[in-house]
Amino acid sequence: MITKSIELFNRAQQSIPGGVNSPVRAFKSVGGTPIFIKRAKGAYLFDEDGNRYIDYINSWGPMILGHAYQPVVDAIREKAYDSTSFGTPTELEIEMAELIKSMVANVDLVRMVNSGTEACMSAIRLARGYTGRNKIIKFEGCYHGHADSFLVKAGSGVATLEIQQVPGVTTGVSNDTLTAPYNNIEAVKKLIHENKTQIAAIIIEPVAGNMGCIPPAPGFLESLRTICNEEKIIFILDEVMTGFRLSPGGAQARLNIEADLVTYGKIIGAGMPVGAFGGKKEIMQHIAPLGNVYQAGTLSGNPVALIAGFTLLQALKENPAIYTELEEKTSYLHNGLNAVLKEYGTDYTINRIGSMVSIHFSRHAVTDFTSAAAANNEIFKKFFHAMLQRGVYLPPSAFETWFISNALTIDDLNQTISAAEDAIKEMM
Ligand code: KE4
Repeated sequence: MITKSIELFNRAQQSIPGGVNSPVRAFKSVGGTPIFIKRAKGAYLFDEDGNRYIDYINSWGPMILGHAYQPVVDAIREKAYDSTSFGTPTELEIEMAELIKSMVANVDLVRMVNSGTEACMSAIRLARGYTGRNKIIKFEGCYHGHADSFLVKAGSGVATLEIQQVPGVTTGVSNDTLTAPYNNIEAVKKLIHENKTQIAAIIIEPVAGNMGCIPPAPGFLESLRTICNEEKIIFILDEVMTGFRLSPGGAQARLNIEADLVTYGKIIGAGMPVGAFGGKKEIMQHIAPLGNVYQAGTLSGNPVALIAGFTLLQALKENPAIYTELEEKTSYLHNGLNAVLKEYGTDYTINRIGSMVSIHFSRHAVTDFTSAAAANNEIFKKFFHAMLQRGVYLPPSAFETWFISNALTIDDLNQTISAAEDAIKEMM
């Protein structure tokens, strides 16, 4: 029964475009009524009708230790008493920058912003300002937020809504965005050959998470690093999703790859609006007010938002065993789903790295956007709703990654696997 969600969705559409403040929440690609959530705790969401769901979205990544993680809640409550914003420098911003630097090897300077989009948008502007070049290379199906430069063959909601060309993004902007298939180094080399000395940056999700989860092919990131060195192109790793999720040092540490600039979001805000970009001083010192690459924000480094992220990051840094637990839980889930799908299911493939996992209803390996888009979305839709009806809330799009939180218990995972078995049996 989702009577209240139906009523609220009808009402929401009177005042909010599509009834949502971010398109992926609208259930457009899976159909049906988006569920309105009232509260959440640990691994569970509770909707307005009182239904409980095991949560595999976790606010699209931030809730790595589960919802309403008590130290974060307490820190927000205490900080808010001292006002919610000053618009001045604060000690907490220094502590946050120092904490990030202590966890990530190649960041000398870091600037806080308010979203992953802002972080990626600012990193691109910095790369262009530093190199004096205009073009960037991004990868089909990767999503770096909704800044104009990125809305070319983008993943996440753009792919979910099958928007080929985003109105409002000028040809001038999109002409400066070159795209290549993920994991295709020859395509990158061709673009560079055709645009010699014009490319400011290559930006990539080190593990793609916006077309489902797609790990880099062996040597792919290393080849990009080499090309950037040779061509004096700024190598930007978008770790908004992977940062502090795949390891305390993110994908860079886990995959042993170093960017020139790295962007963060999600986990560093613990569910509050926080993003960041950082890198070597040689590049970052071009950011205003040190340099002339202007970047700003009224609420950048906001004390209430930062204390949430700082508290969560500290917990992750001080308890590295969390990553082993996350890995074990994700592996357990992977094996359980694999057993069910193999027994009863249709064509499928499961991609996983660390605590990022996704199911693709395809008989082929999913290694780039084309192969992700070739999967059977009709089956995904049925699976999504069959799981939702059984109290398991998956991301409402085949172009998203499942996010595992450490609040999940083995019992939750067993319930999920059992729900998948019933769902697949019902569907087949
Ligand atoms: P935000 O501006 O939404 O905070 O971050 C943009 C962004 C940048 N880079 C990566 C790798 C991202 O995954 C994102 C945002 N992720 C999507 C979910 N796949 C956000 C969900 C939404 O749009 O509501």
